[in-house]
Amino acid sequence: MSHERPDERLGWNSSLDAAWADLGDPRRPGRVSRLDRGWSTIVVHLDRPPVRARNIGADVAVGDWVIVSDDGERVDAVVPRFSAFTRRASFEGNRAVAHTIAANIDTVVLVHALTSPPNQRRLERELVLAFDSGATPVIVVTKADAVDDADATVATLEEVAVGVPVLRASGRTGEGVEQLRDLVPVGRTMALLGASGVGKSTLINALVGGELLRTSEVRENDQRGRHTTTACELVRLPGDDHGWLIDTPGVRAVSLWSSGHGIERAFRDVFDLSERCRFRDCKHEDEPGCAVHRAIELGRLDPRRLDAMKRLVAEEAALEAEQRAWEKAQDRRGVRKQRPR
Ligand SMILES: Nc1nc2c(ncn2[C@@H]2O[C@H](COP(=O)(O)OP(=O)(O)OP(=O)(O)O)[C@@H](O)[C@H]2O)c(=O)[nH]1
Ligand SMILES: [Mg+2]
Ligand SMILES: [Zn+2]
Repeated sequence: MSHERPDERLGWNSSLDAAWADLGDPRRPGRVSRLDRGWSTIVVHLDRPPVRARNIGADVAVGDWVIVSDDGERVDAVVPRFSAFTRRASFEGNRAVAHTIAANIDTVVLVHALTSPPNQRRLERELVLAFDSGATPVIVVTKADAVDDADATVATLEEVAVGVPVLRASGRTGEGVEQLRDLVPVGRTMALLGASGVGKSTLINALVGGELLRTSEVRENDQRGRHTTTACELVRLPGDDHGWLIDTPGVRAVSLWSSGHGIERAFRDVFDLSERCRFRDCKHEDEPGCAVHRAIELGRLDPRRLDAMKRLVAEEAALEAEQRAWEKAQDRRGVRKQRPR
C-alpha cells in the first residue's frame, strides 16, 4: 500500500494529517461510505469503485477514515475522528454504549418538517449532541411547500435555537436547496439528521438532483415516517465545487452521549442569565437572587426550557456516574487478571 496522502476532495484535511501521523500507520486510509452488517464500503480513490471490507471488532461509522488490511479483507485501523455525531444507543442492558451516527463531519443539519407541530424539546436535545459533535449545527425546516403558514413553526423552533440559523426548505419545490448546497464546499461533509419521515432523503435527492435515495410516504394520521432509510450513506454532490452529504436513518430517541460543552452551548441563553445569579453555584431552584427565575417571572424565559435543561443536566450526570462505575468495575477485573499466580 502507498503512503500517499488521501484525496482532499474526499474530505481529507490537515487535522486528519495529524491524527494519521499519531496513528503511526503509513498505509493510505480510505473513507467509509456505507455500513452493512459488519461490512464497510470504503472509497479509497475518487475515480475507482469502492472496496468492501469486514469491520470485525472495529468501531466504525460512516464518514470514518480507515486503513484496510493488506489482503483487503478487513478494517485494520480507524484514523481518530475530528468530529462525530454520537448518541447513546437505546437498548444495551445496564451499560451505556455510544453509537456514532456519522464521523468527520463539518456541518450537522437538524431536519424538522413543517407538517408536524414544532418539537422544541427534541430540537434542544439534537442541538446538545450537534454542539458536542464538533461540527457546526444548522436547522432546516422542510416541507415548506406543504403548509400555508410556516412562520409560527419557524418562530417556535427559533426560540430554542440560540445562535443557530433556521433555514426553510422543500425537497419538492427546491426552496432553500441552493443555500444548503452552498454550505458544503468541496472537501466538506454535511450530515442530515432527524426523525423518520421528516424528509432527509428527499432533501438529499433534491441536493444531488436525482432520485438517488429511496423515500416513502409518511403515515397519514400522525405524519410519522416508515424508517425508509435503514443505513447511513455518504453521498457525493455533483460538480467539482461541492463536497459530501450523509443520509441517516431516522432516529426515534435522541439520548445524550455527552462529554463536552453541548448543554452549555445549546442553552447559552440560560447560562448567560445565570452569570447574574447571586450565588455562583445557583441551581435555579428557589435560591434568592436567581436571575434565571427573575427572567421567567418577567416572561423572558420559558419555564419549560429551564426544566428541559435541568433534565438534560441530570441525564448527563447519570450517564457519567454510570460510566465511572463501569470503569471501576473494569479496573477491578483488570487488576485481578494481572495478579501473579
Ligand atoms: N410536500 C413535501 N413532502 C415531502 C418533502 N420532503 C419529503 N416529503 C415527503 O415525506 C415523505 C418522507 O420523506 P423521506 O425523504 O423518505 O423522509 P426521511 O427523513 O428520509 O425518512 P427516513 O428515511 O424514514 O428517516 C415522502 O413521502 C416524501 O415525499 C417536502 O419538502 N415537501
Ligand atoms: Mg430517508
Ligand atoms: Zn439561578
